[in-house]
Amino acid sequence: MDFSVDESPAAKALGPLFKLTEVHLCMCEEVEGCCDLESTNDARGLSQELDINTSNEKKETKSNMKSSEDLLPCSISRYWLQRYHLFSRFDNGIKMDEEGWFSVTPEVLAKHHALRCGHGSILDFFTGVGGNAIQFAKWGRHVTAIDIDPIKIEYARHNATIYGVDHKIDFIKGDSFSLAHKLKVDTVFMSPPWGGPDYSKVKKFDINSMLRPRDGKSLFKVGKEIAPKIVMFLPKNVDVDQLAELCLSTVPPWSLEVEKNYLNGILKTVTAYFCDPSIS
Ligand code: MGP
Ligand code: SAH
Repeated sequence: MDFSVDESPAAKALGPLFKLTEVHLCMCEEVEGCCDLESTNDARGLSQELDINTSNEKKETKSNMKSSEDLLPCSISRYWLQRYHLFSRFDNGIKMDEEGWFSVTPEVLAKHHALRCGHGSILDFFTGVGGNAIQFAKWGRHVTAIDIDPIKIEYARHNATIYGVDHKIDFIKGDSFSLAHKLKVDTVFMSPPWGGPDYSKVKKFDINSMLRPRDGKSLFKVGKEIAPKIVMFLPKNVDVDQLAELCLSTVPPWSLEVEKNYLNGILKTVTAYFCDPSIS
């Protein structure tokens, strides 16, 4: 994502309410309590070392775990190689389904989200297999976790027990949009389906036509009813102008921080932090 504020009339119009930041994190084998470096130089240096570690890990994986890997569809096997980056406790019995594999937030980034989201109650609007919900709970948040898919909620609850945080999460199987009017929290976290792994085939990801099950405007509208802070986890090729447009659609406009998420020196995703100016 090569972005300059000059390319976005909406970001320009937001002026000081708009911020573009980046975070550099390091995916290493032991994420828990390990090296989620937030310093660019350190992260880059270590990522070179990690490339070596990662390839060693892949060789070991191929020889030791061949039979498990063979059971996975081809499209998923690349995620299997990253399994300990997705869940450091993977071998304790983590459960995943196909969508879970390609959608789960890597643990080090989910921890970063938890630390960035501050204090208070949080709603995980699209829980999946629990990558984010687990870290929110682990880092002290009261979490409500909703998913429309019963398998996802079952797996998320199971995975949360592996991290010893299931008792800190209220799991709800249901349609978040239908339940939204009943909920009020400090922060709503939205990690929606991006239409599958092909999201990166287009130059700019259009939040108004490519997000599922509803567009970016609808997510922002429903999020505002629930919380004064909305955090959206989005593709690296997201159209920043469209995000800034969401803020301009409110009176007074909300603030926006667009955070580029680098893992081992590579831009992977974008996290957008929207905030009602009356609380910031
Ligand atoms: P990716 O680009 O599909 O994987 O997803 P990878 O291996 O980084 O691809 P490469 O092109 O860099 O080799 C990167 C990350 O985005 C995943 O680890 C997920 O955290 C997140 N992600 C991917 N998809 C397709 C989705 C999605 O549909 N929804 C959500 N919420 N997150 C996703
Ligand atoms: N952040 C999650 C991944 C979320 S993937 C993690 O780290 O594990 C997106 C999820 O949104 C999928 O599990 C899908 O079932 C769920 N979803 C889609 N439409 C929904 C809806 N209307 N209400 C609730 N969940 C929904």
